[in-house]
Amino acid sequence: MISGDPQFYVEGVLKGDRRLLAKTITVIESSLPGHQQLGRTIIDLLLPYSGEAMRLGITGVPGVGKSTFIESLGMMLVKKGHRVAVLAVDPSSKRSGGSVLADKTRMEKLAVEPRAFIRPSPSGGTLGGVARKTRETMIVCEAAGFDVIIVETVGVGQSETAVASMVDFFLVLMIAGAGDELQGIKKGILELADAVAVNKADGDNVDRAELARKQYETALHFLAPSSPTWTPPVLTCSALEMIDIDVIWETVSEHHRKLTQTGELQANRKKQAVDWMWSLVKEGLSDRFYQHPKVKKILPETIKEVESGTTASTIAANRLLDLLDNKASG
Ligand SMILES: Nc1nc2c(ncn2[C@@H]2O[C@H](COP(=O)(O)OP(=O)(O)OP(=O)(O)O)[C@@H](O)[C@H]2O)c(=O)[nH]1
Ligand SMILES: [Mg+2]
Repeated sequence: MISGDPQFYVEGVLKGDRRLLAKTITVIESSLPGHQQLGRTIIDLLLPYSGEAMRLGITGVPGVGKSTFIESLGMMLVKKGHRVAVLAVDPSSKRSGGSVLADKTRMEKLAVEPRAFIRPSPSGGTLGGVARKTRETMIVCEAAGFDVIIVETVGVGQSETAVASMVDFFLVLMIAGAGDELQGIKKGILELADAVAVNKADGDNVDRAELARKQYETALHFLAPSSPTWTPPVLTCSALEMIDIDVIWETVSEHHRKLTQTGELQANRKKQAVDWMWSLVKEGLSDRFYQHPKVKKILPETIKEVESGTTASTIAANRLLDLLDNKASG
């Protein structure tokens, strides 16, 4: 049973009550109109208590070792006294059922750790919708006292851009491939990276990983750094053997220190907040359009008219948009 009182959730979250934390996220992820209003009110009330955490995004192709890496990093951080929340953006609902199960088994230590909280990706909906829910969940987790937020996404679509726009540090995991080290990598992903880590640098794979590291370093050299203060390093690690996970965390911490000092971190967050507002405005406009009863009524007919050439696209677009202003009647 979902309570309708926002204060009920807010107090629970601020106390760090895990059951209410989970319930609050359920409200935020719900697509029922009543829950959406409640969710917005809760976020509004929790926002002042958020923002203190380090926000880390992680991407990489399937099988690169994201879940294993997060388990190792998460356990290390928990032992250092941090509280770690792991969230995900995975808009392909087909896949999420499987990956939830995979993640539960691959993060088996972190999953039972009281100082950690793992929440799989909200399922279904557009990338924009899934990203929005994850972003709001991040705020709820911060208000609940988690000081490191890790957001995972599979690096195969546009989701990495969405995740990069909600975190302070974006880590791209790679593996040494056979021959072509740049396989499957779009230049776009490397441009988002604050660091690249070649994973699975263990056993007889160490030399190949080091070779790949050098090749990525060369590739990154040709990209203009996004910050005057920070040149993205290329590192190696083994998530499975827990080798150099501490080096990667030290890199994240150093980035945080440096960019806090220069004010870039705050500037970046302000920009992210404004970008977020715009994406909500766009999403809202589009929802309002498609849900408008008059639009629904005349849309199929209008499409047919445009297809057959009896109405010009320009006229049709204006007619549809005017319905939002209630200019047209009928
Ligand atoms: N040797 C070695 N194997 C690793 C390492 N990290 C992960 N693996 C293995 O690689 C496989 C995939 O690891 P996952 O952590 O599930 O990879 P993932 O990126 O989360 O994969 P998806 O969730 O499918 O996108 C598993 O069999 C892991 O045991 C590593 O550092 N060294
Ligand atoms: Mg995984």
